[in-house]
Amino acid sequence: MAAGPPYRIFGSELSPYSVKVRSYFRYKGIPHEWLVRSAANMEEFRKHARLPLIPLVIAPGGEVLQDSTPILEALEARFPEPSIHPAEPRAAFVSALLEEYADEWGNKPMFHYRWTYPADARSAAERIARENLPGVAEEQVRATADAVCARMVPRLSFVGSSPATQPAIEASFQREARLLEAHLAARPYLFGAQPAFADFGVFAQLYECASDPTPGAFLRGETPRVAAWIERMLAPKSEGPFEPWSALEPTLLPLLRDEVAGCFLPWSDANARALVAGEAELELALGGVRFRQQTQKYHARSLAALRARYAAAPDKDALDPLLERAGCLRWLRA
Ligand SMILES: N[C@@H](CCC(=O)N[C@@H](CS)C(=O)NCC(=O)O)C(=O)O
Repeated sequence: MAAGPPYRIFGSELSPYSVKVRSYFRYKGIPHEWLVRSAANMEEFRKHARLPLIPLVIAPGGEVLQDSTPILEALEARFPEPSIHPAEPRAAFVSALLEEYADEWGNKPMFHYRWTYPADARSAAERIARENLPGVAEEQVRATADAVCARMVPRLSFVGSSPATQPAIEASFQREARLLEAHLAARPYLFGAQPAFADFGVFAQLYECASDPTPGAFLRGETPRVAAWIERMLAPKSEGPFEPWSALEPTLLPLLRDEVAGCFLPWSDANARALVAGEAELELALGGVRFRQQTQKYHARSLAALRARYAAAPDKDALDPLLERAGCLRWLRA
């Protein structure tokens, strides 16, 4: 790809959505500048940010992009090759479904492990402090890390993490990693020999887990192929074509069944229903516990977008049977 004026990405090594977008830029070979958001560039960040969230991308013409899924979609229209969407429609839809699963549900274990366990919280808070104030004395790093912990630990409730939901969230993480371990035994990326939309979303949450002591030890000890794929996804390269769905299904359908239909979709549906009913909290039975969480409008909008994607998906004759086998169909048609 010819060099041009670079895109600028405000992000953080500790932000899964930022790392997801950065990997995409690297894969596509799109000239870009990675700017770690810090005290030094906060004013510039605030000038551009519609929402106080990273990643924030500034296009060469000055257009500002936020929210990682629409960012990838906007860039894919501008940089279509190599496509991150398998040509086979049912594989392409499953890839988009897994991308959404990771952003919406896969973020729970990531956030839960990071801010529940003291060693993980300390590790993350110190890295955030060092990013924000590079080069300051250790004493100031420690004081800033204390402040980061004080801000982040109470936010566990926003993702529904509590002593009551801990078993369900941790079981989901371990199941996800083990199912991916089996799937990655036969291929370098989730849909074959090149990365798909799903790889960027799923890897990014797990990359953050890998960097934290507790889930990182699990990934390295129990699921080494997943750990290697996470490393690969930091600078992914095409090694060949996507595989047909028939080759992927034996080890990918269990992930759809146990995680997407088993956790993500019923939870997201419960959130959307609670919002419509004007309730402040959602509650559902999940993984043997009563899963309670305050409702979130953002997740309801994401679910509506996913259902619209399903409604617009071509070749339903091929797609619907696999979604039915996975237990996903009824949640997507709702
Ligand atoms: N849906 C958004 C989520 C972005 C997001 O939640 N970003 C977090 C970091 S991972 C954030 O900026 N939090 C506030 C902060 O760090 O100041 C996306 O996909 O980009």
